[in-house]
Amino acid sequence: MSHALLIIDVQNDFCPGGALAVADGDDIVRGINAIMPEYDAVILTQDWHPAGHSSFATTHGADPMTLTQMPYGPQVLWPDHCIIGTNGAAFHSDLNVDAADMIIRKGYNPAIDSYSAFFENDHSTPTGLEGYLRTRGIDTLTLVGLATDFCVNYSAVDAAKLGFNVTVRMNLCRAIDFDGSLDAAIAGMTQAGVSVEQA
Ligand code: VGL
Ligand code: ZN
Repeated sequence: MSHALLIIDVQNDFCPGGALAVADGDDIVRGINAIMPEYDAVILTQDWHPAGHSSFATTHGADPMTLTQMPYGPQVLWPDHCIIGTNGAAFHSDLNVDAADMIIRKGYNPAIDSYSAFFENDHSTPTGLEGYLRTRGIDTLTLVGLATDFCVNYSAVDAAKLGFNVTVRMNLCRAIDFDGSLDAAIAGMTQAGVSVEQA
């Protein structure tokens, strides 16, 4: 059994002061650094959008945090965030990025958002992470990071569906909690067989 720590989107735009700030998003950074040595592999994800991305409200002349219909289903429209090469897209400066074996970027396709580290929001276009994990013999994943109810949730559910043993450590995640999204995420992850640990 080989066990990876999958650290989701600990980036400036999801921390206080950022474009899509998650309350206390920066509180988890020290705790994440502290557990990195416990794992066989450390993998970071990085939300990585081109300017004018289809998940941005400005692209549609709409208000942020409203819903639109995409060919692949409903999509929340976000404030512009994590634009390729900007400081907002950079990892939090205290995150121990040097400890990572792998950094996987997602959301670079202008027409499709990608919450999950495994598949774009069409639920079919792979990011390549599954192949990376399988070829390294990794069968067990612990997820932490931002945001609990979006990218952590989607990544955890996809990982469980793919057959990995998945735990989410909630004390090292922070949520957007928009319109009941946190409760729905906890229910969805539990339903998918993810072990949702409070500590
Ligand atoms: C995320 C919304 C948009 C996340 C990324 O990392 O949870 N949420 N892009
Ligand atoms: Zn995004």
